Amino acid sequence: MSPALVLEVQTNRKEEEQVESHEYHEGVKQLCDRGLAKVPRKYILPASERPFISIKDGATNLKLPVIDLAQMQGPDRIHTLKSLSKACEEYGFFQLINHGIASESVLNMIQAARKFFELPFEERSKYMSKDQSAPVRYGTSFNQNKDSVFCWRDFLKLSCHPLSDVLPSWPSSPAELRQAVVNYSKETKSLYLILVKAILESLGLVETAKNIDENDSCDHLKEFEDGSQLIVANCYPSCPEPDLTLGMPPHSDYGFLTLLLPDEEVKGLQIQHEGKWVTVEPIPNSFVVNVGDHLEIFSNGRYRSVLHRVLVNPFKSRISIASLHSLPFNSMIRPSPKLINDANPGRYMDTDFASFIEYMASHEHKNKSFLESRRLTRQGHA
Ligand SMILES: O=C(O)CCC(=O)C(=O)O
Repeated sequence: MSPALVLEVQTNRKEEEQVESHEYHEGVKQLCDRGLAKVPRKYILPASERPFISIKDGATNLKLPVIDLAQMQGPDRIHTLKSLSKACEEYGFFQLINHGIASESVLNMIQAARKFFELPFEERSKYMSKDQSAPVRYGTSFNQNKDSVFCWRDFLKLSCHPLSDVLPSWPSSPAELRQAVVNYSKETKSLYLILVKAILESLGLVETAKNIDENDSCDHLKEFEDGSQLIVANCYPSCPEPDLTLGMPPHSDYGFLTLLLPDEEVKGLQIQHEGKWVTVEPIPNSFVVNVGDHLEIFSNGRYRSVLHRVLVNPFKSRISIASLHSLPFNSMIRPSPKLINDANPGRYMDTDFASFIEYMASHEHKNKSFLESRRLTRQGHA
């Protein structure tokens, strides 16, 4: 679009738009339910940040490396751990198949989230909070208190640890939500711990056990068991002009690992791979797993937390469920001492959740800015 045309479009929108600024904070779903033929200006990205949607959809699709959990738990473990390591180094992402979580638990979780977003706004809005550390938070965009341009997403964030403390704060409607999230959070936590053990082995921090069911006395694992977990249900309503906005801007996840259930029917997740945005093709009954900033720090940069973003589309709304896991809130995240030495010095500052939350509350989130703020310069610390 030429600058003159952009100005004309914006002027026309100004005249047509009847949306009050507080209404944006009520969420995209609420705006769409009132009927929208155009994307309001609040959601229009600067031209350089808009997604390029290829006409030949297939051209930018990507099949992520596939890790088979059943294989990893069997005699082929060493080989599978090599593939895991390669995926974390080269992509920062993989798809996990044969993960062992019952499909009923997954479907109940998706169904409960869908029903929550379909509740009347008055019911959903009870859970709106500006407090980034609240155990339950319904909201919109990425960080609605800081974002200058909003993104096309509403969310429900549920803190899951310790369950007995947080459960009473979770939404009481729809009636099945609490039980669905309890089951799902317990199952994803167990799966996460299996993956953490594999990751520690792949980094050479835990010896590959002869009997993989054997209890490991590794201190790291005990800390992970008591770690934080946040379940985020994302709702991306269909969008009349998807090339002007994004469901989520380019970001990396702050935790150790994220287990994502993408919408199997509606594509939208893109990752940055070899300098290009590529669309992930979901495999049915699998999780998309990605390395978070804390694992990048812990592995001293060997495993990469990779930028990803979400496209929206004009036809169908999309739901995804992310389960974000890390160490306990009061732990320090630092490169594992066993992975640093004179030849390979620590590359990141020690980080805790308090500084992350403080950073998120005071900055507009851009790309990997939090991780970059923790990176040590060679001059200061080599
Ligand atoms: O909806 C998706 O596919 C991705 C969600 C995501 O990136 C996130 O929750 O951090």
